Amino acid sequence: MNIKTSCRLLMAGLLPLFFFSLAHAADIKIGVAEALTGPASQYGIPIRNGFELAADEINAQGGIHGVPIQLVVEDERGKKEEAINVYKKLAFRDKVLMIFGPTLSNSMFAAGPIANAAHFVAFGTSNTATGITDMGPYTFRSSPMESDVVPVTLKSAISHLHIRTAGIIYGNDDAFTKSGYDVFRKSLEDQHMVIAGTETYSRGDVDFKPQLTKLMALHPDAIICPCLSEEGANIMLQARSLGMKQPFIGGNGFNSPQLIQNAGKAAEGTIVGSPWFSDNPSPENQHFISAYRKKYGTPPNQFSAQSYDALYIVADALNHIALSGNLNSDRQSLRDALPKTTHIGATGKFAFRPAHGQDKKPAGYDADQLPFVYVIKNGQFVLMK
Ligand code: 1QQ
Repeated sequence: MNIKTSCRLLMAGLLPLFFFSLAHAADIKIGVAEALTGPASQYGIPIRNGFELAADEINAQGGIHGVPIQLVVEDERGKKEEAINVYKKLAFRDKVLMIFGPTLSNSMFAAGPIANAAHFVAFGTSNTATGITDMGPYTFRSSPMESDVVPVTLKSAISHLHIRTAGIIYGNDDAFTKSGYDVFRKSLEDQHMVIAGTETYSRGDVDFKPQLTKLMALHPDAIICPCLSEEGANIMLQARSLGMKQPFIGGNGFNSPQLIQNAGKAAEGTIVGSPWFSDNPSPENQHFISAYRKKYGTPPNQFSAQSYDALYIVADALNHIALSGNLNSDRQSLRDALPKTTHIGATGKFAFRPAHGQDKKPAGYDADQLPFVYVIKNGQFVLMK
């Protein structure tokens, strides 16, 4: 075999490899770090599903100017340490353009600093605690904060239930539940409600009867429970077993349908706010609901609506970058394009709002969306009129 022939053979062997890697490199890699196992997976799995549905649709329509989006999905198990590991893997090994997640605010507080130090976007679609976007200018979220939602929820609850006093129970070692408590307390004070008593628990607790017994003795008109769904359902079941009849009022943790599955009748009368309205007749929402049902065989929830919309928000920003001539969008150009991006999706109109930033340090962007208020009736979230 002469040199020419062996070169040709070598090229024939290498050429497909060369094109494969080019095509591969051309994909826009987006990291998804969500809780896919453990108690927080009741939020994380619907979130992942929303991203995957949006990616299918965007890619079927030609991706971003012909370049497909490739999701790189990792399980952060709802744990801080795992969120840090997964963030490092996605950012430095997989070299993704940006990362969605983690699921819980608790984990975003642990992983977010990596994004702000390494200058890539960390985009939460389910983080509602105060201070998430104060971590730095690379932190974004599409989930409205408890401090935007709770005052609206409480106002509706007070006017419908004519309540004057409340007992509070919350977890004192989770960022979302602690922040939910601060926000509820301030909002109760602002709306001239009397706080009859406050009780706390720790993550993983299963017996809440001692705290509930103390609250019961104070005869509050309602129980404020800024809890995650797992503990929230147990608290409701144990409150009813003690004979407590008060309605529960909660935050984003209660927006999982699993709360109703786990608490059953004990959840009846619970009041919660959410930016997503499942019966919203808009074509965007109706399309989302039927496409989700078709792909997964189950109805979507608020968390999947938020992640579905979030990938479209990023796709809109990337399309914008591509239109302005920069097809090889980089981490910084995405960061700079996102704040101006608006979208109409399953959750309605969406826009970002600059976070104020504590101590005037540069901050990220929050969701500018208002909530609907729901009451759980006959095992369903029903809009409060
Ligand atoms: C947070 C939350 C959770 C209830 C959502 C998964 O809002 O941790 O911020």
